[in-house]
Amino acid sequence: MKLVQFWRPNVGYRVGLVRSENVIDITMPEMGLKSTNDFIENATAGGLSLAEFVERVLNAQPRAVYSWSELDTPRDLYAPHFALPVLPPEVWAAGVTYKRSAEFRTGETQETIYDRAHFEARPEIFFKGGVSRCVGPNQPIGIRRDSTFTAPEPELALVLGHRGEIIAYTIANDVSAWDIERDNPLYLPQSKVFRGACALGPSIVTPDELPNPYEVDIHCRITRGGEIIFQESSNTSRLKRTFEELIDYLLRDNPVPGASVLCTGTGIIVPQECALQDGDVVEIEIPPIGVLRNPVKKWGSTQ
Ligand code: DO4
Ligand code: MG
Repeated sequence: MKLVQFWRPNVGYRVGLVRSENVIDITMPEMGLKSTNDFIENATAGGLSLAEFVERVLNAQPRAVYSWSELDTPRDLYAPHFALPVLPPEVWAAGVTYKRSAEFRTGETQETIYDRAHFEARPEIFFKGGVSRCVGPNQPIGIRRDSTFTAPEPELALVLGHRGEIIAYTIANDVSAWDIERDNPLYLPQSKVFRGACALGPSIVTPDELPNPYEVDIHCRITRGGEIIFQESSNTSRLKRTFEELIDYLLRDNPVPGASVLCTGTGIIVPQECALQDGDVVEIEIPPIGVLRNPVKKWGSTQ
């Protein structure tokens, strides 16, 4: 099952069930079901999977239907458009879970903290922010004013339940200021957490939609002035860790609220000459979740 959230002018945010190219408005405020978070909460409380819960509460009442393409547009108060597919109380992220990411960060030097985090039992896990750092489809991701090498990190992300169970999958862009991290790894929170540092969407899909989550293609494209300047693909088969392993370490004496998101790391590395610039567009595609498309905005300036 595939779910989205979208904005309906004069009505507000809605929950949509995706059926082929259509989005059916399944919001049921009379039952307290106004967001995907509400659906997740209620499913968990009733001991049901998200898909089972939605099937159970869906009734034959006539519902508004939109086409996917109609909603896949930039934010506009007066036009329906996609929003964050879930409002995560917390976003966490795992790092150097792919060899590619460890090698890039290690560079030419001898064994570093990155190799160790890649190979040792304990994975790297860091706090990426709350919902205030997240943007949905077609909303701008950010470049900090003090960064000259910010890059997208295309990642499969897990939407977690209260007990750490995987409720759904989504796409995350763990936008990162790599120059700041490279200056000094202790600057990691500044390279990872800033305005527009995390894009999520366009949908959340329940586990039945990804029968083998370790065989999932991830594609990334950066477009500048209408031309593709970078494209690369990866696959979750190259992950060093299992999701259970990451969740196990995340939750050790660390209660994470339900509907929080865990990004599972990047296997795609953008070269410095393709560092993000104001006006670029980043697209990350993971079938069947969709294409997460975001324009890039450079905040302020150092002058
Ligand atoms: O160690 C830095 C962060 C790595 C990361 O975010 C990733 O590999 O995806
Ligand atoms: Mg990352």
